[in-house]
Amino acid sequence: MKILSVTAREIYDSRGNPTIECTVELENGKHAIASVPSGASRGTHEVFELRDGGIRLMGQGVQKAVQAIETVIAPALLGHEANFIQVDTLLRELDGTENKSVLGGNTMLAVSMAVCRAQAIAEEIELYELMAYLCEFETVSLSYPMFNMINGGVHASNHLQVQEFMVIPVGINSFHAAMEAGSDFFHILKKLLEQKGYSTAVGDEGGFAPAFDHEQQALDFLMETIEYMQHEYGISMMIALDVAASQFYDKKMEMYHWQGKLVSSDEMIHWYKQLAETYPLYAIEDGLAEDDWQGWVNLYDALGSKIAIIGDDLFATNADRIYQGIDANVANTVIIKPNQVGTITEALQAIKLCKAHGKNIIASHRSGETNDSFIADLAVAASAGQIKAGGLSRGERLAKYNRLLEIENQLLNVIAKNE
Ligand code: 2PG
Ligand code: MG
Repeated sequence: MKILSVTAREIYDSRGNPTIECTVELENGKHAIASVPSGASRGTHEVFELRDGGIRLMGQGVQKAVQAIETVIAPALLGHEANFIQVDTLLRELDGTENKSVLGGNTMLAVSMAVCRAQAIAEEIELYELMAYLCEFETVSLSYPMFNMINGGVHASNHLQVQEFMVIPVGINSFHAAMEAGSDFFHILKKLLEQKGYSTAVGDEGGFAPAFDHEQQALDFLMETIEYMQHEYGISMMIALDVAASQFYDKKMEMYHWQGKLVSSDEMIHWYKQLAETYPLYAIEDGLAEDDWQGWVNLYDALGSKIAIIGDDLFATNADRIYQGIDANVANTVIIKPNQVGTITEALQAIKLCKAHGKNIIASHRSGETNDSFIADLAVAASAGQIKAGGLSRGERLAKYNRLLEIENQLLNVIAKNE
């Protein structure tokens, strides 16, 4: 099926910042729409994000990106097959740089996602089916949600340095049950916060953002809720932290600005070890900075056999960096965010690389999101162990979870039919 037109618009994301929405129309009259997210704690190894600069929209406008789609990319795609792998190759040729600094990774990803979705529409299959099929994955499965219950770091205006305090239901056997556990947890935590006089306003990713000064307060509230859930509902939950440590790393000093002190990576690791001994800790994401490779080696040595050590800024969905990580043995889990790398093909290549080397995958949203639920399909296609899509509030977060509920129903229907 051929592409009839490619258009784009400037829309607004969940933080009120501009972002790109792209529409790909097919010759049969059907069309696909996609929009791209944007991170606040962006790693320096992510591809370039094209913004207008100047004073309009605080420099964040994406009119240049929209123009690039309509005047550079669209003419090259008209009449072309709606085949996202071919289109992604073409986009990379048009850009011609390693870090997408000409067209911008955001510009390219908007087109890549829209073409991918258009291809699924043309082939009359689900988006996750298309991606799984092209990756030659024989099965698909639902991921465990990592619910972000307390927001800190650059996602909230409190004094928490850890960016995300997440919980994962364990021992449940369906995504629907995981959502029920997440929803119960969210509402119980809300009551506990209210009772103790804390604000229940939410942060960028739909978890609460109370005016906490210290990580211990967040951990105490999580534990109180976990114990309540266990006692009242018999449901076990584990804790995962996205420390996003690149945000407070001092490159010159090679030290971390942590809780009012300047500390070494060994001191950070010491804290993580204590956490793993004290709490039902499932994972630590970006416990150290993106280029502190020796620190990561030590972190993995200390905790890699006990918990998930997750690299996000460290890998930036970049195959070369993932290779480097495999070589150095620094993590057992890799975050996949399509907008870190700029095309769906490259995100899928990163996933294949991780799988070939036995690394677990987590599909992830960004802190600035739209209602596009693409990453839900990506998580299922890749049978990602987990998905990070935020807390149990904010429509752009629930869009991903609700799509996963829909997919679970579809898969259950397939199973029922085959029985
Ligand atoms: C992260 C992400 C998403 P941001 O660090 O994992 O949770 O945050 O999109 O701000 O980089
Ligand atoms: Mg992260």
